[in-house]
Amino acid sequence: MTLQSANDAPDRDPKVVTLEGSNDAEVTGWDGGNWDLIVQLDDIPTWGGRFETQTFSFDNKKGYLHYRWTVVDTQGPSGCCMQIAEVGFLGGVYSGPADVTQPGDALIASSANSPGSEGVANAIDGKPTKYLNRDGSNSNPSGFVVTPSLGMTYVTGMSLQSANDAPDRDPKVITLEGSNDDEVTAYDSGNWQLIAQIDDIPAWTGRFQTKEFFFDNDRAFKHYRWVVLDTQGPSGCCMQIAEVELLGVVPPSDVTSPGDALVASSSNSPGSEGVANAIDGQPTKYLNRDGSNSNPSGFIVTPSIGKTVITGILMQSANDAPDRDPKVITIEGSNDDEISSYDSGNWQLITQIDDIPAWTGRFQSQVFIFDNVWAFKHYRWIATDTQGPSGCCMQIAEIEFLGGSAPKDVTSPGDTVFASSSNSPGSEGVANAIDGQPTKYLNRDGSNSQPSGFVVTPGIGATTITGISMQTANDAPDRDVKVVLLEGTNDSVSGWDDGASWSKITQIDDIPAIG
Ligand SMILES: [Ca+2]
Ligand SMILES: [Ca+2]
Ligand SMILES: [Ca+2]
Repeated sequence: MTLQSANDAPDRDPKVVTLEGSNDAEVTGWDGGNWDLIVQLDDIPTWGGRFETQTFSFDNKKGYLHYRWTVVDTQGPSGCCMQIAEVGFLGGVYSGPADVTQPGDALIASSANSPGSEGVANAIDGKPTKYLNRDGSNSNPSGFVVTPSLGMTYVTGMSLQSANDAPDRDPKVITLEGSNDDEVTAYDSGNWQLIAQIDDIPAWTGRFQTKEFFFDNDRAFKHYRWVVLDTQGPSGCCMQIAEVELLGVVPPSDVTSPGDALVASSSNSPGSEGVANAIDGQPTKYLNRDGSNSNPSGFIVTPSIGKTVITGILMQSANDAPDRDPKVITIEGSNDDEISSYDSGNWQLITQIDDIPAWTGRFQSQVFIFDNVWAFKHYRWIATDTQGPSGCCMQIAEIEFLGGSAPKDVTSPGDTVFASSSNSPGSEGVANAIDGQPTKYLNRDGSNSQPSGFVVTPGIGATTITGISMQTANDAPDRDVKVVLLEGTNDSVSGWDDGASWSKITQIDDIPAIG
């Protein structure tokens, strides 16, 4: 948020501000509606002058349609008023979790015990029409199965809208389960995994009111089962809900392509079941006998699109022998120029997935999502155990590494740069840090764990950055960066330490050594 002070009377400037968000369809007045507190800024420093702008950053992962900005206190004391010249709301178009269901998606009710006009289709029709199921009376379970037509989705939240009447019928305890079965034919059949249980939901305070819930989940699914285990009750009648939204995203896309360079953990495979089958976009299988008896096997892939950031993996089971499917895997990344063999090179662990649930069918895909902010050129996938016991081998039909290309550099050689000091050799000044060459920037201020660095003003103007790439210099690894602080400012800057107001973007601690 930016706040610009007005022309006079500093006592009228804000000192405490709250920012709230609402997703009501319409806001008709200052006091109405449902509002979430996003942030409260306490004790805002006094402005240094008139028409000056202060910038405040805060964490918020949720998207809103409306914002309410409230000055709770002024710098004061002011017997007059509050005043502000300009308020800026800094952000972007919301790209976080959104409803993955849509009207027309395949639905299976827990039973047909509903009034004719209040069937399960009303739960996912995008309208305040209600789904009512009498099975949900007296704290019994009821619900539905939905198969999003989007395909496999990664859900991390849920939105529930209360129906027109009878608050005792609203959900109080809910579970959400996921399935990757090819088909779900009945509400009570199939293989299901618990994604989240939401206990003790506070009572809705109005009709047609929407509540959102978010939860941790690391898996994508094709089908979801939504079960109300208890109502706000006591209700001798039923469970009812006006609308259910499952909030999530379609998993990211595959960064590998058939033909990408591959290195198998060994050539201990049948001639027609070599490593190329793991990344050929077909259900053909990669089988490696090294993976027998819970021994590790796998491969390295170098995506031809260059450096990528991956946050998920898709693994498709092969045609037979479920005991050969992976049970535990690790994924590592490397930025070495070249990888010459499976067992060499510098590798950094991205994630380990333990206890992969058994695949419930052949040629079936499971998708796992994980946190990762590191971009890499190469990936090493290792199955460290199979579902087993398998005296034969490890096998997999297909693997997709899910993510996107690493963000691109916003700086260019020639951008304005200020060093933290000129304590550098003549040929190793700060310009070398941004010249697109392996020439080095060396600053002696950085000796003995002291800070040093530079300020850069990208020539392309205001930018949003989400990453940083750093290349080691020619010698002396002890001089490499270990902890980096990155700050941004919208002030005009004329030097390293010229009084500009900097906001912390990120601090990266404990950067691994390379090589
Ligand atoms: Ca509805
Ligand atoms: Ca394949
Ligand atoms: Ca350089």
